[in-house]
Amino acid sequence: MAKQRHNILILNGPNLNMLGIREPDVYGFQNLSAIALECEEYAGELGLTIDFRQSNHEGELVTIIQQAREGCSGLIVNAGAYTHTSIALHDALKIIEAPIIEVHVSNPYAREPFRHKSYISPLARGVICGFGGQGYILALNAMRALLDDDA
Ligand code: DHK
Repeated sequence: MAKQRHNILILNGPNLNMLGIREPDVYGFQNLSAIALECEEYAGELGLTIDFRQSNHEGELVTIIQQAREGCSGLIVNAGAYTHTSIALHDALKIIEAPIIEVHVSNPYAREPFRHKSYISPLARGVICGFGGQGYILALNAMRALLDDDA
């Protein structure tokens, strides 16, 4: 049977627009546009469509999540530093019924202690971290499998 085409929101928080420039020893040299392009192509192969977004503003991220309640089958979220601080993002994601996958380019658990707490993880079906931009591709694969299992 043909796979149903689902729309997936891939949401990126503050400073992820600086990938490729910021701390390349931690985050690598791939910039967010290149990651977005790879995701676009790979999602197509999986029969998914994506809405790839980035904002540096907490309130804007909340609004995008609220809007995703309509017409979005899954969320892949890298909330950047808001991962470790934002009860507002936690509350917004709590309203979402679609599966959530948390992604990080680096491995926050191998870094400073303040990065070890995530307000996103308790709401996520799974967490992928430490694999650079490839983490988004892994998350798309995981999302496809979740959607197939939940169907
Ligand atoms: C990105 C950030 O901007 C940090 O604040 C997080 C995350 C880690 C990442 O690895 O993608 O601590």
